[in-house]
Amino acid sequence: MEKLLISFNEEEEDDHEIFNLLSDGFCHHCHLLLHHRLTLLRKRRKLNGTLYLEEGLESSRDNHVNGNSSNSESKSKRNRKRRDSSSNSPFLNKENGRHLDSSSSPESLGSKQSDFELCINDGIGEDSKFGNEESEKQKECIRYSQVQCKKDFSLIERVDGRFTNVLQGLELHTQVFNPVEQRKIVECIYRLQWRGMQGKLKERTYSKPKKWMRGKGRVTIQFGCCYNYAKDKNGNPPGIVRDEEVDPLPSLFKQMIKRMVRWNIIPSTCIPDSCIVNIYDEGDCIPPHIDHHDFLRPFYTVSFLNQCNILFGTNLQVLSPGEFSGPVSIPLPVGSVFVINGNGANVAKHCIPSVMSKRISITFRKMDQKKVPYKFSLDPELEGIKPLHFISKETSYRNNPTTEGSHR
Ligand SMILES: O=C(O)CCC(=O)C(=O)O
Repeated sequence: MEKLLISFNEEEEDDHEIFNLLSDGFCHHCHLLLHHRLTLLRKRRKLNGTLYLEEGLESSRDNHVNGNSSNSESKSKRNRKRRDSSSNSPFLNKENGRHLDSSSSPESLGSKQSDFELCINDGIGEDSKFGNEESEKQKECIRYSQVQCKKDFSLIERVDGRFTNVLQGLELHTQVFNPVEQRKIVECIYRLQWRGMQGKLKERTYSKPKKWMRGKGRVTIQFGCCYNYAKDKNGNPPGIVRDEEVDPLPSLFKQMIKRMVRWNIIPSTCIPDSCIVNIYDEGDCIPPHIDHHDFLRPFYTVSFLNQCNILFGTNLQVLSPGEFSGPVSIPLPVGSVFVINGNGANVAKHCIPSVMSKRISITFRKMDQKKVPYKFSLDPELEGIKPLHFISKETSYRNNPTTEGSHR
């Protein structure tokens, strides 16, 4: 195994092959197990002072997180699939080919694991640690200028006798997290999932319901608070469960929040203090709903692994298990932040029909302070974050006044 791992890291071309070879026929659980064993070996080698290349292992994870490991698939078909999907892979940094250091081992799973910084300038210049403050700011400006925002969603429906834009309040910010950052975040989520599976997270943090019918059974990981969609077996009503403790927001998630506040996506007056991670396997869905009012508006959903569509409308139809229809379908690209606010949060329902391929989302929310769990305390790191003041995007897009380009 050790020998294989060495060539795994040295031969970038072969890394997928080797992961496929080792994991062929494995179920999702065994994929995760193999991944953690490999990362443990990597960590040990690192501790031994061996120069360690990350590429092989990270690229291999691309394979496993995209779920291309079906028993019945031929190897050549898998390879073809891998090549086809690699251009969209969040695990390959097409911009500079670099991979960030992310220590991964069972010992360091959990909060310490998430301590790495989001490298704001990644893919643009040198590593942020080595740049001076001014060039850091410039790099962040460049990254920020690449973010596109669409706010003009519109669907006029009759609500209480009045014609209303039921999509008012929705915003889609694209390219907020670059491919390297997406990879780091997904990697962190897989570590958290692993901890959940091992029973190392608080009981209500991690949930993996039985897949009792098509569309049901996505894995969820809740931080800051947990909530019930419906009355639970203890008689707790829908909403935040105040007498249950869950794990706090991981450090990396707090960095994501900081990024979104700095980049004027999250107002500093409504900084989220909780989130739900949804891990969708192929076929999983979220049925039509309006989010519970124990959470303030807006919410912010970040998408990973594969794009999917979210449906909106006051009247969404359930066609069959996991299949829904509605008047508006909005694609959620990977690395984007979708803001759900206003009528889009309170009047229209939304749902995610059964996804075609594995997808992860993180939805950040701020709890109504009257509804927070009894043992909840605010994280000081999330207090006082200030937005950056860049040159107005309106100015930079003045010559290209399309909706896609207009900003804030
Ligand atoms: O996964 C998504 O994009 C949407 C998640 C959602 O609607 C929810 O958690 O309530």
